[in-house]
Amino acid sequence: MELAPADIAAHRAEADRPEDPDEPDGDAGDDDDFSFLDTRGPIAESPADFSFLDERVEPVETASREPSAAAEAAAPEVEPAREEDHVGIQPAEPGEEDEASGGEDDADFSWLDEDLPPEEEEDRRTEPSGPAVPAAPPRAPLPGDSGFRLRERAAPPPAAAPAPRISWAERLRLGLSRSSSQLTDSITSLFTKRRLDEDTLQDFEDVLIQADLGVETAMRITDRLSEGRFGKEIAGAEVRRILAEEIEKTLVPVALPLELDLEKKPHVILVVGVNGTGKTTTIGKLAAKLTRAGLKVTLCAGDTFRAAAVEQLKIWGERTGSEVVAKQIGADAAGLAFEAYDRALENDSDVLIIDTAGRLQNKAELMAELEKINRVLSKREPDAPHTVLQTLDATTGQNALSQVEIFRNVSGVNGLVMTKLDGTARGGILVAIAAKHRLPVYFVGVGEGIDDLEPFKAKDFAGAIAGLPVT
Ligand SMILES: Nc1nc2c(ncn2[C@@H]2O[C@H](COP(=O)(O)OP(=O)(O)OP(=O)(O)O)[C@@H](O)[C@H]2O)c(=O)[nH]1
Ligand SMILES: [Mg+2]
Repeated sequence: MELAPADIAAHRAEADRPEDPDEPDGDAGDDDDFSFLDTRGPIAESPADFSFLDERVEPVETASREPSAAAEAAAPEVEPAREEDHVGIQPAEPGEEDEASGGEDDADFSWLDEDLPPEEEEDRRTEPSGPAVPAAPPRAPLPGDSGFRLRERAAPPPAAAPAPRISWAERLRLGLSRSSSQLTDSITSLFTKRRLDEDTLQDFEDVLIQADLGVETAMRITDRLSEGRFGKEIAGAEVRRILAEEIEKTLVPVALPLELDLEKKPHVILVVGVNGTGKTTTIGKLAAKLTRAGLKVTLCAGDTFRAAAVEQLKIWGERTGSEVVAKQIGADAAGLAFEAYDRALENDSDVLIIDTAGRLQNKAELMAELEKINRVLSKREPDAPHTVLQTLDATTGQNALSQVEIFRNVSGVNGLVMTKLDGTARGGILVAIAAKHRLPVYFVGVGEGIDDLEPFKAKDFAGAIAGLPVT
């Protein structure tokens, strides 16, 4: 026998009334008025609770609405099916299920359960505190032509363990492993079971020069090795330690933070370098660092050669919440830089970063264009650009030295960023550049992501080249 809606309403009203003092009086006496059901708004919003209602349409459940004698007879069959349905819901909405055990939900649907045996209610109350995915008993098969089916819910996939993010020092070591393994292999073959003599020192100096460390640093290292050790055996670990110490000595003076003088807002950073060395990516990462620190940044799409370059910078602008000043392709880069300066003044930016088109250092005409950007900016503000940052690709070897040489002369480079130290880097050249140019190295790029720009640390870098373990 089915219960008529009016019977259900009356039943609900009776069951709910003592627990729901806010319910308007007029609703209780009106058999045809179901509006009081609307007071269960919070439950209606819960998908878990609707699913719970689904289980009521099982034939065995329908039986439980029959007069109580029949319900009691049906109860043993009902129990496994109910248990399983509930388990099926729980993993999908664990938080809501917990809430459902809390009060309002229990009270609202208690009328549905009142004709079930007491153990059943006990089970339902304690279920949320049980294991997240208890083993479910097999569901009793439904009659073949019942005209309905229960929605199957797939168990949620196990939460994927977050990928461990390796530290930047480890990435640096991996990136420099090509340089460092060549050096350590040479150290092993040169120094194992051999007394230190002139030939060994000469061979080692050659190895250091081949690793791009530069003649000056290579000689300092071999001089240091020979001190008090001539004619004696020296362990490979000792050679590596001395190597790291000497490289660090060269790098410490250039490992400086980028200083921004906001007395002269906006601080203008012009970013220059050979094609593909990571200018635009570094600008994006730097803008992220600065904006996170609360500084306002404007970006200037000074690479007016390629539409893709402008788009690339705009994406970084969006990611970092920085305004991007751009013009049509082919526009004069110096003119654009000039306008961007005014815009940055207008919007009260702390920092203006100007991207430029990559160019080979031996293309005089393009290099002259860089000079023009400097000239035009300095008309607007004598000290601008305050920082001229050159990006160097760490996978380039010796050529980086001449890149710095020429860009420094043409556009007054006064700071460096070495990018791609996460790849198959040949970082030794940075030591030679530091020894020769003594330009500050502000950051190193250790990946393509927004957070993959790290302050340059002399000790870590030296240790990575010498193949020392990360400390
Ligand atoms: N692995 C790695 N890739 C980098 C790093 N920095 C930049 N790149 C990648 O190097 C490629 C070139 O980077 P860009 O920033 O476009 O270089 P660019 O100097 O602006 O290039 P042009 O505008 O063509 O001169 C891109 O694929 C970057 O994702 C880094 O630190 N590590
Ligand atoms: Mg670019």
